[in-house]
Amino acid sequence: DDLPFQRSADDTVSFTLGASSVTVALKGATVISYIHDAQERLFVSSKADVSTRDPNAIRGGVPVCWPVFGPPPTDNSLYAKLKQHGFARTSVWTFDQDRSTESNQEVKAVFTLQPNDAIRSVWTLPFALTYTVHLLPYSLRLSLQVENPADAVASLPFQALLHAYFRLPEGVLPPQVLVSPLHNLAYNDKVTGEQKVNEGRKVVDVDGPKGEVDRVYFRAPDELTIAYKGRTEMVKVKKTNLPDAVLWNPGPEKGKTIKDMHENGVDSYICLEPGLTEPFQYLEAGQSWEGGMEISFA
Ligand code: TA6
Repeated sequence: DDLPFQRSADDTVSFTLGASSVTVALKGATVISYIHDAQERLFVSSKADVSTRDPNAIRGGVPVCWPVFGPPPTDNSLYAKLKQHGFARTSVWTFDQDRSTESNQEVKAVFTLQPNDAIRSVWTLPFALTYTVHLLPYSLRLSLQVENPADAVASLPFQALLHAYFRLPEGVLPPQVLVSPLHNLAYNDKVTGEQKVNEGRKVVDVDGPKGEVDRVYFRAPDELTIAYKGRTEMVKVKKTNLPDAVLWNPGPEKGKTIKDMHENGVDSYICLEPGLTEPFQYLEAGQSWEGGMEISFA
């Protein structure tokens, strides 16, 4: 049929603009496919179950981490029942067809999440999330809006992160990945546990011991580039209101321990994840915040 937004039995919403197309899983409002210039730009493990029947986060695409990034803080009972990266990535979002729009120039698909019984059992504060997946001729814009409702009685604290798994071009492996500009930024190294290290390299590669890299770069420039040694292709990531950037690949050895990862799957992607990691953002009743990223290519 000619409906702009195709719903599948698998709980996904797909749409196209010219030769580009996007698929979003209602589980997590996770973007699980972005085809641009006849190439799939995102990585998803073949062991991932994108349906809403399966309760696990999708291994790949662009999971939305909210209201926490990584393990939740342990010093406040508010976070006591949260899992790593929060509940947004495992909750079933609503596709808001009425607010979604389509023209020859762009397609905008709007997804929303509000507290339901499952969420209320792990998170007591009211909130409203709106996620806009905006397909343009040469880019994909992802934007997360957080609102603390006007009648809320407490301020709403959160971290937010778009955990993008970028598929590497055919024939490229993670040790060839180059990310810039991260020069002179402070970062936490989650592999060694070192805090606030200064990044001395002009261009950062992921060629660390055992191929593992897991770093939170603070106050990163808003325009970041993923390039590859010996190649001309590039991914441009432009972030907005997400001050930090996480760079992650577990490497071959740790990759084997990820149970929803297919064999050698970790060789096929690099995660570059714009985020608001510290300090937490606080919204008072009636306030809202919006942050996101735009993905394009050169
Ligand atoms: O963003 C990087 C990171 O926090 C890593 O530390 C690693 O744990 C990764 O995310 C994946 O987390 P997950 O809960 O999806 O297995």
